[in-house]
Amino acid sequence: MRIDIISIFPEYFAPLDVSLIGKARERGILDIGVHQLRDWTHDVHRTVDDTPYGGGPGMVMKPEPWGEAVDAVRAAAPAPGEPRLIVPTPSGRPFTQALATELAAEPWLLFACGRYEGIDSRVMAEYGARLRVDEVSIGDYVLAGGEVAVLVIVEAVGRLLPGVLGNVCSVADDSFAPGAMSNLLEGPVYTKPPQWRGHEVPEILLSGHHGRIARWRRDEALRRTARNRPELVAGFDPADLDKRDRELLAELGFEV
Ligand code: 6GU
Repeated sequence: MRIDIISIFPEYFAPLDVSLIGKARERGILDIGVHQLRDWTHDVHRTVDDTPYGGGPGMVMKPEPWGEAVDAVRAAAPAPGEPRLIVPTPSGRPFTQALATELAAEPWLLFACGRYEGIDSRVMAEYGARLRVDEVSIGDYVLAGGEVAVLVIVEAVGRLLPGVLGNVCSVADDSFAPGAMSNLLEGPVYTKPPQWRGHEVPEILLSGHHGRIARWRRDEALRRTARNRPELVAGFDPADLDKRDRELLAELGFEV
């Protein structure tokens, strides 16, 4: 997969040299290019923003540098075709595991990181007519710019690419992984030693009874989902719940 990122803070993306994503780049699974938006300005101050039409606080990113930057990146296409353009913004559609899976199937993503009050909306209109454009939010809070959101999205997408994770099964077990009960959060996990500062590993996990362990894990996953994300319980498909699931959820005060 090819990923291009345009930002006025290319330094923000140093973490993409590290760990899982850094390894994927070394191995040639991921090809990431980071570009300085100001390289496509033409004034001495390398201006990228201006005051908003209609008044109001803050500044808006000017369309001209964005148009030149996006066109230049598109012109340097790694292969025939166009990138999918992702614009991080708190007013975008929610970034979910389902969207991460969808993006992981794309050959080429281009991220346009806004700062200030955002990018002049004509940039999205212009490219919306030529490319697939998605405005995407990573959650209901406001960041100072899209850079951190892009780090989040690239990590979530990158770990889904074939060959990036050591254990192919670990993706299937994730909370929010596609499939039945995708809204079930993962329960607690333990490793050695069996006792630590007076805390014991739940005995069942040492029992070797695979069936009972699987049931216990499912109970814990249901409990954790009920406690931390009660709204997800409402989204469970009744067809995915067995008798024991229903009993437990009833004990926890949920009607299913
Ligand atoms: Cl994608 N950008 C910014 N600036 N703030 C956000 C966000 C994105 N998602 C949540 N908050």
